[in-house]
Amino acid sequence: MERSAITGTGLWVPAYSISNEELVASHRAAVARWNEAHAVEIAAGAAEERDGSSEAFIVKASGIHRRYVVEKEGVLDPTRLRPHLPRRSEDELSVQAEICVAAAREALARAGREPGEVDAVLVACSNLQRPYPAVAIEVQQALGARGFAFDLNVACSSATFGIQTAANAIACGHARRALVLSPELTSGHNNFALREFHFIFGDACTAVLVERRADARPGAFELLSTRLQTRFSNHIRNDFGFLNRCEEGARDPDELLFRQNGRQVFREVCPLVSEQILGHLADEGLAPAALRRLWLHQANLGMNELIARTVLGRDPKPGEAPVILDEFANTSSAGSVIAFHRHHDDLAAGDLGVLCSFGAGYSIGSVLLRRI
Ligand code: CO8
Repeated sequence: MERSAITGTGLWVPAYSISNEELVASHRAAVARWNEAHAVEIAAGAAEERDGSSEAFIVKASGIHRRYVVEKEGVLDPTRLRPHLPRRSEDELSVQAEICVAAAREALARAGREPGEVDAVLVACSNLQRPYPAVAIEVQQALGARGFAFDLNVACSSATFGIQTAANAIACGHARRALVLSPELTSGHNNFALREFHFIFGDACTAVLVERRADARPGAFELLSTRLQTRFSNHIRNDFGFLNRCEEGARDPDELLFRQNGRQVFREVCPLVSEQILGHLADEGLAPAALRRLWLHQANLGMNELIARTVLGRDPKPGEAPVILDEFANTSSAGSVIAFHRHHDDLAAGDLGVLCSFGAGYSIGSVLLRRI
């Protein structure tokens, strides 16, 4: 069976960034409007008054300082709380395809490859802007790639599950070179009206080029093995879907956006992730001390510190488990790939690292990499 390697990564970063200060000011204005509009229900005990957000809480609870968004004015407008996206005609590239192409071109350039050499395109992310035709097929055409393309969604673990899918295609001889693209436009599906959720997410798109190990050049990362795990949980949920229009009975509109029981997720997911990484290393006959780097999913700083400490058996040294969530917030499946993209140049040939995602499902994916 052909082995595979990550030979290049790319990152599309939106042009706009929102600070906690800006986001909290917008949230407070929106809450004041909401409480005023619902004053009668609140007085009658039929609705609960909403509380405004706080910058101090956001930094302390999550480690997030700012986030990028595809469009800023609409998100910050307290009467709108979502991005403005001009509608595009069918002849134009869709927004998600456009950002995929940008990230893919960077990954290809870093690997020294041409789009025509790619024979599989996977778009792997939490939210897709339409069910069909697959965004991946649109990207395949826009790039001029060959072979086949499809979309897949495993929420925050979409990229790692996509990397394993790409490696499988290479191992079986279905493809020689596959792009795994994660166009995470979380601002389209985040609930900016509720203080528990409004600060969590940011937008970005990543690209990972997976090639046959035999075709990889020095500096690439050999994919030693992957581990995937899923376990059903309702603690992170989004009920938006094509059957909404058929449902009888009223639904709370907030159920059609991202929602979670964050504290429960924190408690349940951290041990699952640490156990998975430790088990994955043990299966490979490796001790945690062999790892030079942990590129973890970027949802919460406390979560990453706890997981790194449990895996390494000590506090991580600076840079051992790089953090990008302070700048990007949670970019869902793009997060761990951004950490990898930004923090791998200093590794030497033979160095080992684990790229690990975790999120809704629950879903956990770990990818063991060795620099060539
Ligand atoms: N400002 C001030 N106070 C606040 C705020 C705020 N913004 N938000 C909450 N509070 C209050 C609460 O109301 C609560 O008050 P009280 O004690 O009076 O009830 C108090 O602060 C404590 O609230 P929490 O218990 O919720 O606070 P935590 O310390 O648990 O922190 C976190 C909340 C930051 C969310 C934390 O629990 C966390 O990060 N958990 C991990 C979650 C996680 O990793 N989730 C992964 C989800 S991502 C994913 O799977 C991808 C989905 C697809 C993407 C979709 C894109 C939209």
